[in-house]
Amino acid sequence: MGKIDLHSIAGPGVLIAVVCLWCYYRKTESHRRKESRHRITLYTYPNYRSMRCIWLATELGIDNNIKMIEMDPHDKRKCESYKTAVHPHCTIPALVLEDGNTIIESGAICLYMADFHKSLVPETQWIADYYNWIVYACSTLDDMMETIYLQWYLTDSEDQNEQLVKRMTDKFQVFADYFNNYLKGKSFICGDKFTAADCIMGYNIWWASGMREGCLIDQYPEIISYLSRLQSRYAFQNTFPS
Ligand SMILES: N[C@@H](CCC(=O)N[C@@H](CS)C(=O)NCC(=O)O)C(=O)O
Repeated sequence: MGKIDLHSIAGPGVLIAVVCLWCYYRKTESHRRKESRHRITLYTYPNYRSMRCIWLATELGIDNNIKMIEMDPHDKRKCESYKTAVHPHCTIPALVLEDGNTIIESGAICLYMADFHKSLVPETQWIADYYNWIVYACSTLDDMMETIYLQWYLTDSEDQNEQLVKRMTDKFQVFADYFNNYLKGKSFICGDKFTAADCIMGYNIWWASGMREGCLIDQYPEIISYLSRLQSRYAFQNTFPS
């Protein structure tokens, strides 16, 4: 048997070691980068109010920096740990920040993201309308729409409360009339500028358009054209199923 020529194997050996080190470095570096990109976590569920937040994050161009976790609030087992760690009511959405602070209201998440990024916020003269419509959508409007939705879609027809449905649909018509008038001469809630308020209220309008063939809003031309302006946006199309 001849002698092993160390010189002849040293070359390829060093080369292999360098390649291995390089691969290891690339792997850990890309993991580190991914982790640092995903410092905040948004809990989502398809068609739920988390759509407001995903849409706004996409408009802001920060959707890739957020770790999105789909969380089914009807899964009892998952709900137990989610309730303890994230959202006491086990509802969607919730945003967990880098420092562990948690925001558990869709409207507050949207306000936080827009303020933090200083983008899609209103000009001074529109601040009153901005807050007015955001808070109205997340409280009064969400409340009446949820009642209508639960009655129409999640209650057996023989158990439906007709009086309640009538009261809520009448109230919705008062809103639709008022909002339709408000929109006259405006492209968005804050005039010509698209803001976070449009992601919040726009979600309700999209939601209404999907209930019983859009009968709640189909007589309101300003609302219909507002919805089509929203639907023409890339971030909307990327967020909502067509
Ligand atoms: N006011 C809350 C409402 C959250 C909420 O009720 N989310 C619904 C879906 S849109 C949910 O998670 N429901 C599941 C359940 O109640 O079990 C917000 O706007 O974030």
